[in-house]
Amino acid sequence: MDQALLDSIKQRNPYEPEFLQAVEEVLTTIKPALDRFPEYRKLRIPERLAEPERQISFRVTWLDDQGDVQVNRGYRIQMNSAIGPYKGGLRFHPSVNVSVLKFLAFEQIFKNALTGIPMGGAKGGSDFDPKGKSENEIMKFCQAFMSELSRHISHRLDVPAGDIGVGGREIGYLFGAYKKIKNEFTGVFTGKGIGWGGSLLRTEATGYGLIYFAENMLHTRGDSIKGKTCLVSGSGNVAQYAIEKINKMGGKVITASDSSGFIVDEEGIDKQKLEYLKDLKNNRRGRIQEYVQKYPKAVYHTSEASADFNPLWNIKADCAFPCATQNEINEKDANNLVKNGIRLLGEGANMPVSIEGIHILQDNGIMYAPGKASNAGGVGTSGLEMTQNFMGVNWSREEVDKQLQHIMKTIHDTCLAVANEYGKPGNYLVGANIAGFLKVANAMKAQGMV
Ligand code: NDP
Ligand code: 2IT
Repeated sequence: MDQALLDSIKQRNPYEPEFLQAVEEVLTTIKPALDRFPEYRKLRIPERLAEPERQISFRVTWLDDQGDVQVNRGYRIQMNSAIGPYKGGLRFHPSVNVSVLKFLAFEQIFKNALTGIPMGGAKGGSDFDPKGKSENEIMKFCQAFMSELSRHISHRLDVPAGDIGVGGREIGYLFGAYKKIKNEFTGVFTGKGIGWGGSLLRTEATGYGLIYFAENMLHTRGDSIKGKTCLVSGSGNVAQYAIEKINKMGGKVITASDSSGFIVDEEGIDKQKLEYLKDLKNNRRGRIQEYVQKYPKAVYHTSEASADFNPLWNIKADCAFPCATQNEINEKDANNLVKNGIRLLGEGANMPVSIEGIHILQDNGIMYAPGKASNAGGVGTSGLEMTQNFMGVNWSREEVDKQLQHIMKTIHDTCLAVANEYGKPGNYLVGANIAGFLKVANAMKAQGMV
């Protein structure tokens, strides 16, 4: 790795651990590409990739149901626009800060490049906590947030979407506010409702794409998801549709979680139980703990903040799909997965495994898919939504699904081919990082020092 390069980026961004983790993970893998194409070092492409093209931070003031004034912080990190308009989700969660959003925007550059659709990298959001807020408060916050964000985005400049805490409901309020302020109806957002510009299958796309990717990985070993017992974390958008696709492909999911704890259902979260889970999380906005009241054979475990490992990852299974948040699998968790004979880990979340954890998985021969490849189906389908909006058409579910499967297979095959070419056969992380990097670096070189 280029230690001096990493040190200089560390020096420029001293209090941003998540961002530095994402940068380090990329820098440790792209060295062979930098050695093969020395001009990229000379042009300082890595340093330029690690510096947002534009970073916007703004105050969001809104009135809660008690009539009290609330103040939050909003952000948009426009990281890189070399290959297309800025593109990436919005996250509403109390843990949101510049470091978290810069790591997500940085990852998004490479992920979007891998999809094959022309999209640059961005991310945004707020430290606003949607939990426990009324419908009215959610709408008020979204309108206040958009009163500033609307100045910085457009369907040709920067197209946000959902992420943690931003789903269909929030996208509706955000899009409505943008349309009112700008007096125009455009595809400025993806993840819109079906019937007002949204694409069929965008809701399902990240979870479905993750499992399509895993199926491609297993095929390389003559294997498949069918009959596999799987661990899934999270119970939001990505987790729900990962579970749904695993079920459809004949696998069995025995866990789900939220930030308070996790459930283990040895009999599997089948179709009917998944419908209950979706209603619980999406409509009633309840807690995963309630699952065991409905299905008493399942067991609930409370998360212990002080614990140095997560017992969810210490359950015997064949495949693991972290779909909650960053750094949910540390060194100990990775060792537990290895000990229990896990065969494959596919990241649904962004950066759910620590750098040490990744090394443990890879050193022990576990098939490991980095999120920027395996969760790219979400933004890939966002790209398909943008295309439909520009064309003024609506594609069928079958058409979008066909394209999603094609995108995931192409990313999978690209990762393997590039890893092979650079002497790291089977290393999906190396393949994803180098393939994404080369595409963007090439565009930056062509466009000069801007
Ligand atoms: P949701 O808000 O729908 O769900 C998030 C889930 O993760 C919830 O179950 C939530 O629990 C749990 N969670 C959130 N924060 C924490 C935390 N700090 N500790 C433990 N659990 C937590 O978000 P998504 O499903 O959309 O996103 C999940 C992950 O997937 C994120 O990393 C996101 O960046 C990534 N991703 C999302 C894409 C998308 O299209 N939506 C695309 C690609 C990646 P609780 O209910 O308690 O908050
Ligand atoms: O992390 C991600 O890729 C997303 N949250 C989806 C981004 C998008 O623009 O669809």
